[in-house]
Amino acid sequence: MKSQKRLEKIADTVTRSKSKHSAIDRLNGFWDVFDKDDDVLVVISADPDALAGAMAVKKLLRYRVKSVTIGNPHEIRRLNNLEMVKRLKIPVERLSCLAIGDFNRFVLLDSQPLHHPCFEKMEFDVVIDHHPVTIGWDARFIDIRPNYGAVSSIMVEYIRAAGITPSVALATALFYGIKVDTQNFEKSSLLADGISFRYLFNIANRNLVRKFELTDLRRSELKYFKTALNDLKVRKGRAFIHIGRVWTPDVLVIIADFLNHVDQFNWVIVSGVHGERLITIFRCDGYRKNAGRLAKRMFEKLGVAGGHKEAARAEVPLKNLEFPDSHEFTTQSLMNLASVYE
Ligand SMILES: [Mn+2]
Repeated sequence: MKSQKRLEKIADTVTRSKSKHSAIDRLNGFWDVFDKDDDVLVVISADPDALAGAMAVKKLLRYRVKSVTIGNPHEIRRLNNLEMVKRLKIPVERLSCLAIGDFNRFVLLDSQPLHHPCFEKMEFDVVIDHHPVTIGWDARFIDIRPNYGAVSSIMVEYIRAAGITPSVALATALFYGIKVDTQNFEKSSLLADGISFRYLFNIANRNLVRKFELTDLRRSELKYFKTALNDLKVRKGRAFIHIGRVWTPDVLVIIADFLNHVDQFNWVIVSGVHGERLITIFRCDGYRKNAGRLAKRMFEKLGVAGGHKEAARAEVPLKNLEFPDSHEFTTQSLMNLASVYE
């Protein structure tokens, strides 16, 4: 019964903030939550959109509260995101290193209280998000716009309503946030996202954005490329390589995408061992070929497999393979598994 009541309240807030409230009303509603003595904790699950949104909140609350701290529950591991944090000097801290008692106002951005177990323990004063509305929680100020492509687009509207011209760093962050969350506008988004994006276009440093996008490889991971180039096997337009043990499966994706640049390869199939699992990445042009189907045929019985026509992935516990020792799995083993489905 209680959650039903909250649903109505949230639904009401969402509707009100969507249709009847102007950007300035929303901004004032947001500002009303805070006082000069407040120590504010902005909680995010740090991806580019959330990081940019947190920077915007920090800017909006400058001179209006005592302090603003950005807290993130996980260690940031994705290199693109680390690069963004490093180059824009975003002061993001691990939640586990912060004393919750040091703060009296809590803002949740690009997420909702039930999305993460550690968010559930906190009482949020402000929630601003663009994911589908969830129920069973409440906050003093809620602005959820599920059809927006990015929370950064929403924050641009707050920044503009406040009459603030964003710094290059803030504009670059928001620009990148929108770019990532809308997948360069290939995912569903609104005209509003386009307007925010266009606004940022002249202020953001797009070379820096390009650097964030490009940075996905550790120097120590170049050795996997050496393995890939040395040991690559090609049969009937299919390129195969088993990389061996890798520190992160992401590098297998990077190598597969790299080999997919080669003109003679109709298929690229790259595998590696991470933890106790064999991970295989499939790439093809997706035209009269189906990577998802091949991944399923090869690995569905052994583990999890699936994907799209042009890109797929399989993850199989090593113990389900005939190779109890991961060293026994080779590029040839990968080719044998695929050969049945030529
Ligand atoms: Mn987002």
